[in-house]
Amino acid sequence: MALERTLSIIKPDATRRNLTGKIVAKFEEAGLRVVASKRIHLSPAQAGAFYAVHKERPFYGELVAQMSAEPVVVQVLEGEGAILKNREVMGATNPANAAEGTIRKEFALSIGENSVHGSDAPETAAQEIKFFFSDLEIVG
Ligand code: DAT
Ligand code: MG
Repeated sequence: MALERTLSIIKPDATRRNLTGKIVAKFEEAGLRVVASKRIHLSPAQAGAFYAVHKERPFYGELVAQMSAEPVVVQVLEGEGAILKNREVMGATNPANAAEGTIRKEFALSIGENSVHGSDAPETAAQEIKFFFSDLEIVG
């Protein structure tokens, strides 16, 4: 397996409930290393651009509103097979389907307010990391 980097977002529903540390601990316990991290407040335009792939979906407006409502913590996670590993630690999109021990099983409020975002493939990971971070901000 290759050393990979993936983009993670701790969403507003989780930052609001002071869950940032508990969520980062889940990444670290799984062997993922935080190589970049910042807390930001996305504008609706920025959240909309980040989730542009979903713009035709019925939940797009709600998603953009939730993602821009309060601060998020964006991070680059690094590790062997980091993209898939992060998706495993996150759990299924709908917390009702998420496995025991996953972030979404433990913390998500609903399918929309599901506490974390994670890139789903090497191409999207590269794009999403570039969306938030310059090379200088990533320290492996
Ligand atoms: P994931 O975040 O697991 O990659 P996704 O890319 O399919 O899931 O969707 C992006 C986000 O959009 C998801 O985390 C929450 C929201 N979302 C997806 N499906 C939804 C639905 N049926 N109702 C409300 N929000 C939804
Ligand atoms: Mg997705």
